[in-house]
Amino acid sequence: MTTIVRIVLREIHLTLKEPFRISSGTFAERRVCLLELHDADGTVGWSECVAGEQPNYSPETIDTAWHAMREWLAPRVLGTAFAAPGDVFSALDRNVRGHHMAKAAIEMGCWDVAARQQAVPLSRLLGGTRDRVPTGISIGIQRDPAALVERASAAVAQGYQKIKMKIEPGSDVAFVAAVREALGPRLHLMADANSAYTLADAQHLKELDRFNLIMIEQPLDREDLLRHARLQRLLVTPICLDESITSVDRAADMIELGAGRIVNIKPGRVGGFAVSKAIHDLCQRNGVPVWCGGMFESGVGRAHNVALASLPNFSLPGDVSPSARYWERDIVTPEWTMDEEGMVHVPLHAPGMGVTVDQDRVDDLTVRREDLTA
Ligand code: OSB
Ligand code: MG
Repeated sequence: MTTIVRIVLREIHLTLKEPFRISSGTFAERRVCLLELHDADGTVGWSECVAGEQPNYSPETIDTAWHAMREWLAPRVLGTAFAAPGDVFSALDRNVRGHHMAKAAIEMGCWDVAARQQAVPLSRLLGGTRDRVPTGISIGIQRDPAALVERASAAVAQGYQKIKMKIEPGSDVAFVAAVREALGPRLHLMADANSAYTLADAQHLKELDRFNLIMIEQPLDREDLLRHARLQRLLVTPICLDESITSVDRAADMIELGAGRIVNIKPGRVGGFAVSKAIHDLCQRNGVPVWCGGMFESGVGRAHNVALASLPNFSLPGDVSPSARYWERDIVTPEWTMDEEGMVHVPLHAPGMGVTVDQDRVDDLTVRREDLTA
């Protein structure tokens, strides 16, 4: 039983080691939203809201999410007893459209609280079975193919099991060709367009087929399921959907339409762990592999992603790079690391998310704070 009686919202500022460019914009100074959730029994859990600074990935931003949590979502949870964290999403979702990242932040925090109350690792409360999760790296759009090859080679040397390159028109075929050429035919390589193309680019995208990519992620608009289905019929390369998959029904639509063959699950994008688990299970029943995406999370959001990625159908490497890939210093101890085989270890020896928030550091980095109570 969880009864959250206080939620502390914090905005902290963390600077990425280097700016990261995707087709729709650049990420550099992260405004990270953290939630500290207090149960009536004294248990404290944590979560992170992954909404960005700008609405270039999804319609949400940190400011819209903050507003949604304070005005509409936190009041649904504060002072209410939930038998299980799996019940929280429907309470948040009833008659509130959208705002998935805001819903997810509260819902996922309730899962961390419940795991601590039951003294089990978050991974195991979610149904996770893995001890280590295979890790890939996502590399931003570079100035030229040589710069991309340099970064991709360095990542392979560090042990990453999958290299994802961001692409856009003008930075695609030649960039992918250079990496494939330099790093050989066996490397797990993929490209992520973040909706930079339209169906009119189909013949151009077909040129990517010759590089044997394990997938191309979100080539078309988030609303374009039908056009993704048309594109998938023209391509040999499997399409993976990210932005388009916002619910279990959207994943079912993808499968029925043939709009993609792989799903990137980001719990923030779909409204939290309960929906992520349902998408995972649906995909598993249909033979569709899933993997865990990333949103430049701090060590808190990363803990939640690692726990989710430990479920059995997360059969492809996730975008769950270690802390040092992003930050000079993370806000959790221990920081997230990756072994030489490109695996991140699932914390299994502590209840909840398995890392400790560095409270002093978080206080130092906090620029805005609001305490919400029942
Ligand atoms: O499309 O997967 C994406 C980061 C921000 C917004 C969208 C995406 C990404 C990434 C980064 O690819 C993955 C990571 O956190 O390492
Ligand atoms: Mg993506």
